[in-house]
Parts: sequence; C-alpha cells; structure tokens
Amino acid sequence: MTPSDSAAGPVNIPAEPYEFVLDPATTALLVIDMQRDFLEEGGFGAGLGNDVSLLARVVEPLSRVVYAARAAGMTVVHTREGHRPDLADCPPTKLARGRLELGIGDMGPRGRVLVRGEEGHDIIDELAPAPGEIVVDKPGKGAFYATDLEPVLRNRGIVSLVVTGVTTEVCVHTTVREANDRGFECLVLEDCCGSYFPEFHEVGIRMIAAQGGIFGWVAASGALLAALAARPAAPAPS
Ligand code: C5J
Repeated sequence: MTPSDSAAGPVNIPAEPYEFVLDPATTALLVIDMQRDFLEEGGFGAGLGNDVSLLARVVEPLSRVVYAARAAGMTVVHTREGHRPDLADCPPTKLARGRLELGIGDMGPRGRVLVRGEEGHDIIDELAPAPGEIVVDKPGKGAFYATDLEPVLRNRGIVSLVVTGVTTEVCVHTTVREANDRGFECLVLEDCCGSYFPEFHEVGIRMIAAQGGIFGWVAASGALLAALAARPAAPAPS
C-alpha cells in the first residue's frame, strides 16, 4: 500500500460488455505514446499528414486518471515509440514506409523524428512520468514487442491493465491484442484514447468490447474515477 492509498480491495467498474473488476494492487495503468512526436506540430504524426489537434481532447481526462491511479496505488507505466539514434532497431520497411519528407530519424523542429533522447520523443509535459514510474521504450506499435514490459508486469503481480493513450487503432489496439493473448485483462478508457481518424477511434473501441469482450472491456474514465473514489477505507491495522 502506498502512503496515499487509504482504501483497499477490488472495485467494480460499469463497462462494456459487462462490469470490469480490478484490484488497484494488481492493476497497471498503461499510458501509451503520449509523446510530442504524436501530439504536437513538427513531429512524426504531423509528418504523416495528420491533424495533431485531434488528439488534444485526451490530455485532460487522462491527466485525471493518472492522478487517481497514483492515489490508488496502481502501477503506472508510460510507453514511448521510438528508435536508437543509429536506427539499428528500426526495420528498413518502417523507415521507408510512406516516402515521407520528414520521416523517422530526420531532423525536424523538435529534433530527430521518433529517436530516443530527442525532444519530440519525450512525453508531453502534462503527462510527465512521476519519479519512479516505469517508462518503456518500444520500437514497434505493440508495447510488448521487443520490450521488457511483460516481465516488469509479472514481477509486480499485475493481472489487469487500464489502457489509455494514442493512437486508438494503432499502438493502443496492437498493445491490447498483445496483452489479451498473454492473459492480461484489459479495460480501455474510450475518452482517454485518441486517433487522427475519429471514425477509426469509434470502430476501434467498438471492436474491443464486441463479441463478449473479444479483446477486453471499454468504459469512460468517469466510471473508473467514480469507482475508485467510492472504495471503502482499508481496515485500520490491529
Ligand atoms: C502510430 C502510435 N500511430 N503510437 N503510433 O504510428 O499509435
């Protein structure tokens, strides 16, 4: 239990296709790729021809969820998509894809695009990791591919994930699919995920909870926040 966590036990969250039960002690909040390279002008997302302002709506609700998760004693994990400065971990296919003017490794207004250590690669100020929180650097779309995320979660006894971030149909979806196949239960917070394509967001979210929760569960962040706030206080130590 963390000093800020004065409540204990599992919580039931109204969700689709049915309620999601999580214990904060065995749950990790995954914050996927909330990087300048995706959310701000001059980065990878903009270089792909996207309107980055479409992702801004995620920041405020996600900030509230991050604070609530910390207060509840949940593990918080942030991911960043990007590559080594020598690009040795970047498949040539990914490098060539899109025939971009401002592609991976190229120098842009926020440093080299999607390269670790550059300004654009870092997480936006509003969602900066707190000291001691886990940051996973990933070369692919899925957060489990070529990273140590799985042992990090298993070593902490994590069995369920609250998944947030960008973009819904790319890195969020790939990560939820990877997590599902590894036996983690995933709750995706719809208002804490975003896409450059609103229609892809909507359908991507629907795909997760369809067919009895084929990949997991979906809820609005308010449902999680209300459930955490209503938790009974932990019994006083005897
Ligand atoms: C993309 C991501 N969209 N984080 N990456 O290329 O979803």
